[in-house]
Amino acid sequence: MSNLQTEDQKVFDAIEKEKRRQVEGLELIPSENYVSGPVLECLGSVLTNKYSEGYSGKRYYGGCENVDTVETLAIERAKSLFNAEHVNVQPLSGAPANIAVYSAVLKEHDTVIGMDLSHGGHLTHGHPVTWMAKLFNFPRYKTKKDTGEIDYEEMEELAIKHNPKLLLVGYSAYSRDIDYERVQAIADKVGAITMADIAHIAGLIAAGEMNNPVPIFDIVTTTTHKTLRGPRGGMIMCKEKYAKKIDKAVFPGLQGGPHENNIAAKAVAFLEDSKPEYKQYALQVKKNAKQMQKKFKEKGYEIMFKGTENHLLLIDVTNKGITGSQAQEALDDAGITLNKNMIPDDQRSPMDPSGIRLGTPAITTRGMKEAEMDKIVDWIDRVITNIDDHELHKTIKEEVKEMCLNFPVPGIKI
Ligand code: DSN
Repeated sequence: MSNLQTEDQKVFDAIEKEKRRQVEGLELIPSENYVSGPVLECLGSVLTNKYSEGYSGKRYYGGCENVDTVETLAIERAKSLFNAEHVNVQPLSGAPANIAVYSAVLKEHDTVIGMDLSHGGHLTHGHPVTWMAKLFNFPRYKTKKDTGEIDYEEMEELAIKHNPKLLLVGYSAYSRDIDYERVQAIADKVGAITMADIAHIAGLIAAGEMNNPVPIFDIVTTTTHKTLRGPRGGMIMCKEKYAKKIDKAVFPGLQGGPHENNIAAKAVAFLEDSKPEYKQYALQVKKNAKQMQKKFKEKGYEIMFKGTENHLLLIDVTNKGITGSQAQEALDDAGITLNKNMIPDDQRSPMDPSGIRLGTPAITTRGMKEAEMDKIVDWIDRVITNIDDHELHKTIKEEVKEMCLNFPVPGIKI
C-alpha cells in the first residue's frame, strides 16, 4: 500500500496496526473471519468506481458489461452452493437484507414471529430498539432450558395466536441447529411465509455441515463475511415466486447503486466455498468448537443451550465471579478477542451482560486444530480466574503472539 502511505500516513498507520492486531492476536468473535488474498484484491479493485443501478442486462447506466459478468457469476455460484431458485447479491449487509425482505412481503402492523434476542436472536428480528419494531408486531419465542433447543411448541402457540405474515428463524448467538421442516409445517398451518436468517452459519450450510433451509423455506437471508468467508455484505435467496418482489425491494425500494467491487469479492468467495478444501475447513470449524466445549466443561464453565452444533459457544461466566464485560476487557489485554453477550433472560444489561460469546471460524482459517483449542481455553481460563492480574495478562499476550505467528493469516503480510 505504498500509494496510501504517501498520500495519508495516518490512515496507513491505522491499517498497519490493525494488520498486526489480526496477525498477532486470537480472533474468537464468531461473526468474524479472514478473507483470502483474491477476495481482498476484488475489494480494492477498480470495480469500486462503477455505478450500476438495476440488475444484469437491465441497468440504468452505460458501461456495465463487466459488472454484469461479475454479478451474474456471483448469483450463479450462490444458486449452486445453496440450491437456490433465485438470488439477489446486492444487499449491502445482513440488516439491509432483512429490512428488504420485510419491505417486500409485509404491510405496516403485520406480525412477524422471531427469536428473542437474549436467547440468541438478532436485533433486526424485532428487538424493540429497532425501527422495524415500530412498524411491525414481533412476538418472540425462546429456547428451552432443559434441552437447549428452540421452543417449537411456543413458536406454534404464538403462530396460532397471532396469525403471523412471516415466521422467522435465525440467530447470532445460538449454538444449535434448526429443524426447518418443523418450522415450515407450523407456517403452513397458519399460512405464514417462512424466512431464515442464516448469517452466522451460511458457510457451514454451504459445506453440508448444517441443515439447509434454502430448498424448504420461502426466503433466506445471509451475510457473506462470517463463516462464508467472503467480503462484508448481504444476500437474499428465495423461491422464484418471490423473486420480483425481493429484487424490487432491494432496488429501487431501499438501495441505490450496488457495490460491484464487493459483489466481485462475493463471486470469488463463493467459488472458494465450493472447493473440497472449504468443506474440510467447515468440518474443522465444528470440531474445534466441540473441542473448546469439552475443555470449558472440564474447567467448570456453564455452556448455554446444552452445547454447540455449530461454530460458536455462549458461556455464562457468573459462576466465575465476573461479568461478560470484565472477561472481554481482560482477554483483550491478553490478545484474545471475543465479545460480551447476553445469556437467555439475562438480568444484567446489554453493556455489562452475564455471558461471553466466542467461535472458531477465524482461528480455523489460520489452520488451528484441536491441540490449539486446548491451549486457547487454558489461556482464557487463566485470564478469567486471575481477572485483575495485569502482569499475567501481558505474559499470556506474548504466549498468544508466539503461537499465532506460526499460523499465517491469508492475505496479510507484516
Ligand atoms: N453483528 C453480528 C454478530 O456479531 O453476530 C450479527 O449481525
